[in-house]
Amino acid sequence: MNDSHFNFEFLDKIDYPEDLRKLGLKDLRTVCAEVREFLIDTLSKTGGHFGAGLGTVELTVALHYAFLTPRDKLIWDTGHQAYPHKILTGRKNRMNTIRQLNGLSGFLKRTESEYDVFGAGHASTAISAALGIATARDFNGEDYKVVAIVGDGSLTGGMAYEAMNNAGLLKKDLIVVLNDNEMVSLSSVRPTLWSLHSYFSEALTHPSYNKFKTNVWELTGKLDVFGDRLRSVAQKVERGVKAIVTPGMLFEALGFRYFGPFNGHNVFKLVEIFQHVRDLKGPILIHVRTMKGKGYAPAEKEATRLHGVTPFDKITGISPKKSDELPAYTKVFGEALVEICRQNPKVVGITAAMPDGTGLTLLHTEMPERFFDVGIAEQHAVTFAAGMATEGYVPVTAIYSTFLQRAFDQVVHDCAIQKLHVVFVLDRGGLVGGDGPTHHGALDLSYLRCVQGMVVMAPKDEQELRDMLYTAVEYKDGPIALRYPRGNSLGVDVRPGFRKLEIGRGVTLRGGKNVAVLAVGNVVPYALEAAEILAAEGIEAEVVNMRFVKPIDDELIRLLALRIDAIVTVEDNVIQGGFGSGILESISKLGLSNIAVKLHGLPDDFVDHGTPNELYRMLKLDAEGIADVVREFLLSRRNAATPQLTSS
Ligand SMILES: Cc1ncc(C[n+]2csc(CCOP(=O)(O)OP(=O)(O)O)c2C)c(N)n1
Repeated sequence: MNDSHFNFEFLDKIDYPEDLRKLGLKDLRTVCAEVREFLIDTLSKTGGHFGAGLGTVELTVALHYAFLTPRDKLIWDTGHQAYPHKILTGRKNRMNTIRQLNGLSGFLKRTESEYDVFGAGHASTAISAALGIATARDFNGEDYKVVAIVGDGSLTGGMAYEAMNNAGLLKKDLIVVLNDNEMVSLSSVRPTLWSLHSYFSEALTHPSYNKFKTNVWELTGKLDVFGDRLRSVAQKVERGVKAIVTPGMLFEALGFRYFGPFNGHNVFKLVEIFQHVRDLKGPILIHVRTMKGKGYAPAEKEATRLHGVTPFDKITGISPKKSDELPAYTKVFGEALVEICRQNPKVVGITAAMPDGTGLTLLHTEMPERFFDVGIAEQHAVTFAAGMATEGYVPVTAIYSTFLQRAFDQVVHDCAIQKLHVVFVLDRGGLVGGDGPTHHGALDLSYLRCVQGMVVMAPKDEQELRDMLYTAVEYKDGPIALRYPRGNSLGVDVRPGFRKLEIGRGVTLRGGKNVAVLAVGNVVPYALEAAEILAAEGIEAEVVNMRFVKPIDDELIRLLALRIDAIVTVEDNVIQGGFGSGILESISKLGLSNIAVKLHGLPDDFVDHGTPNELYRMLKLDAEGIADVVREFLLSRRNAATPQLTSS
């Protein structure tokens, strides 16, 4: 149960949208205030995605009021703005569990609620999904409404335009709500704007446009039940004033009817608009203007900082900082990149709407001309980088592990085939915690390792991160990647300057004779701790930091196999095609037949959300877990070598 101390006049009686729809229109403003207050109170205790949800309160209330959800289907893009939707769709009393182990997901999840029509977490998918749903609806002869809600940031992703183009051709009945809060990227310096922002602003100030808009709106008001007639009348009006610029021209060119922009915090107006358009035919785009963080002063002022929060003080909006906190890997990377950029004028930094999250904000501040935020457009980011590489620049392309999945073909087709020197820096490799399965970096070692000629590294600490970044920038022979986890660095002594690592060389960290534990990246320190645990039990485990997932250090494996006949590989990537698979390939290449190998890594399943510590413990990827896996492996070998007599 929620421990909220509020007594809400309306919200206490609303469990599902049908309860909301029993209220009078006049009550909706109070409902919005209550949802907002509930959200602020809950998130101040739990943390989670914050600012975007504050901005969609009125929109959410109006949508669930004007449409017959769940029969009518709402498809939220990305899903980080859907907390108000969760509050109104049966999950109010579990909001205090959001993003916690076994608690509510921070995004939309089909298995969580019938109101979560389409799962999300990554941006720009909603219009495609909505069009698919509308098409299936028509095949089935059904008549529910389909509404996609998309942020202006998510509209910087190419897929949104691919979907709109297709929707215009298919002419399906589909409503897209553009939630425009003038914030595309997550940057505390100066968030990138949607390029179309100025296009809209300029068009809107045009006096003829305002007149035109009023005319059309009055017409729609009179003719809302006669969709087709309305359309033809509106088109006549449009032809009459076709010489002027209208903000919706872009969407209209794609086959959408455009309405807006409207104040996205006027719940009455929103309900009126949705009721007007719900029965219109064909693809419709409703443009609403909202403010990220609306109604909570600290979040209005610092929209990026309060995009996602840890528990905070409600008065100040400030989260307590642990005084002993070590710098995040993100920060270590950001600082190292600026140092490298100072030494090498050819190096540039590229991010896809995540300057803060990737640490590139520092480069933005220090050398803005060497910094590129391309919007939520990972595919474009990679090919843009490839283009720069053809001209001798060294693009350091910093993209979260999970988001680079989007650009796999660009990595292969635009970078690898042409052997272009693009540096990929993947933050959030491994399990990220509260964001859950859509955001875990569980696949990167597999999807990068299989690309011909790609070099893949994973640092075990901040010193190695710096050296690997430098190595990657100095390497000239093609694409090269490094991946590291979300979270804080280890606090090792970092020497000044950088050292170039030998490509494909691992390092033995601890000698042993019973078993070799080969690890990369984040889990190397756990493997070392596991060796300590095992040593206390009389098991001597050698621990090797392989550093490179590709190329694998074959010589190290060959020499190891002369002394040790049991290997355990450890990685926080799925086992399929990952680091351990690379070790098996090396063993196969070397023709080693007398060595037993146990692969340990992430399962062939999607790992839910929880804190990283909880998840690593659950999956036996912490020190104790690794020690257990090694012990069991050695035991099973011993048992296999000594056949037991069985009674029949
Ligand atoms: C493919 C992808 N890249 C990056 C992100 C990270 N991300 C989450 S929300 C967000 C900003 C989204 O902007 P917008 O759609 O306008 O929503 P707002 O938060 O402004 O309401 C970004 C970049 C993501 N979720 N998906």
